[in-house]
Amino acid sequence: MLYPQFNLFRQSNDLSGFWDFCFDREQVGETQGWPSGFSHGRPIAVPASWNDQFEDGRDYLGPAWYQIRFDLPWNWQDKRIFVRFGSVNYLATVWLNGTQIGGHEGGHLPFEFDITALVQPQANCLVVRVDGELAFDRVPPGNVTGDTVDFFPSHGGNTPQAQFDFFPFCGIQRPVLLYATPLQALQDITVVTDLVGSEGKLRVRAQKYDQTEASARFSLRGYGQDISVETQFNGDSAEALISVPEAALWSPAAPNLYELSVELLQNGAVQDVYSLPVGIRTVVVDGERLLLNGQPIYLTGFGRHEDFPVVGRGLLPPVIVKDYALMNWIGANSFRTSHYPYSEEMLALADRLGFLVIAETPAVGLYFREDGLERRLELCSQYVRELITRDKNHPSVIMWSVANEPHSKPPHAKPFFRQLYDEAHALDSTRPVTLVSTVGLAEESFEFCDVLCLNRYNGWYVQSGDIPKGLQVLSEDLDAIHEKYGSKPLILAEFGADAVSGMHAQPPEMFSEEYQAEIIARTIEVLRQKSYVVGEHVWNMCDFKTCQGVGRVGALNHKGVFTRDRRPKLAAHRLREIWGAK
Ligand code: GCB
Repeated sequence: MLYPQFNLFRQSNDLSGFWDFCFDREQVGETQGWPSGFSHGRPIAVPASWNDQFEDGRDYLGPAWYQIRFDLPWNWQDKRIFVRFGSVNYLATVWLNGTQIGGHEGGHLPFEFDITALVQPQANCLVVRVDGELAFDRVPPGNVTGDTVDFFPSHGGNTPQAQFDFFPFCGIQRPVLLYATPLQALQDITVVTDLVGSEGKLRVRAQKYDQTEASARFSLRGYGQDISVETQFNGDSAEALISVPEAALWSPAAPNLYELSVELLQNGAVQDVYSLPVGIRTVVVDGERLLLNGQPIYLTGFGRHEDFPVVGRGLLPPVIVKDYALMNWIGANSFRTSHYPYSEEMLALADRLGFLVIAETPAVGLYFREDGLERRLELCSQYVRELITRDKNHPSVIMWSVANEPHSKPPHAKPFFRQLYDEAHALDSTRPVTLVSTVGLAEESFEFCDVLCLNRYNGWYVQSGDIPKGLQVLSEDLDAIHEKYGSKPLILAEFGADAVSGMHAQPPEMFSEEYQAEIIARTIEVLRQKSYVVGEHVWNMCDFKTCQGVGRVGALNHKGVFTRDRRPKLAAHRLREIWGAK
């Protein structure tokens, strides 16, 4: 799936701004004709979550309705026209000029509609119904009843009732783009890179919308190279192999990016062009090591969230820039997109700035009770497909994570994840696939995962208040998992402690900044003694909003080493000493 681009052949118009908005608590929108437009809306900012924009909307999860009117630019005749949503949480139904054009389930991946036949030059009305309600057969799940699942921070119920530890922000959270391509246009591009000695090898494939005769010219530029290869389309796809002598490789230390430009040609005339940055690099699991370009890598960094005051989970570019600056300051080289795919804008900067990313699907809080299981599997498999389709060309993405902390003990968990693992590998044979587990020794899916990712809170949720005891248990636990699941690399994907900013204690006590700094530093000492550990991701980079519950003071998870407004706690300074400034 190509991100909309602006060039001689393509244009895109960002519909961000103030839209009309209303809640639909009585669920009357459709019967009252709102799909054709409504007149009682109040202004709302798009993109952003709705929850913190209105006092009466904080815990309201939908349905709600959005509407915007637009004209087309004067030169969009004879174009193929699309409307593309970066993400809408959770369920979207979309109408254009009163006609339903489609829908999408899942809150963190893009979807688009070809609106060429329906769109008018002027006075178009785009309406979106958004339902973010939590349900047992949605992923991630919520409002789960019965005794199968106990989500610990709730201790008797949290509000809203999410089956995961972050606020279920709702709405149109990433940009809505209107874009135009030529009628004969490229639909997708896939780039896979490899290395033979110092020579970079690129396998590139272009897909177009139809089967008409045409050729593709692939041109790679940068670092003294300007290489062009032209091939015929076979049906709707064209492939080429490009060799790059003395390739300038992509890595965190040197995030070199070539520019690949793909032209669609008919009878020698260019019909369409799409350009994308390409990083030449390899990622390989070799026994218990993880290799980038043939060299062992060790991940330092965080599990994170897309979360900021007022915008909620809405895209806010200055925060992205700030967060990379802070990760750079602290010496992080990587992060996990816990617990859902992050914005395409975030990943584009990871490519440019040289960060390694474990890209995760929204499969968090999964449980394996039979009711709704089939639907949850269908959704998880859709997410794997959509995530890989969207992010396959990012050199920064080094691994796919198919789930976080599933309640994996029931017997159907293993075949469930085997299917997701196989699907991920079938779509992308070049990246390792992992699953982030908390059950450790009991996680049978570790048998086939390429890398083991583990979350552990020794000295916090268990062995509370006793860091030495906690770390002894952790050390034994890691060795046992390593022994049981063979020689595979292991990443401690979460560890840490809540610290309420400004709370201090000597000797360190739980919830103080000193305790958090101590537990993080001492855990890292344990990890560094284990040859099979290839990464340490502290939970979390920043404090973040959660549902209300007795385990979450101020409806925040305080495990950030930065506050929610990005100020360092003691642990951030300690980490900077350990990880070293770049
Ligand atoms: C976990 C979860 C994460 C929580 C964290 C915590 O294991 O993966 O979503 O926020 O623990 O702080 O409890």
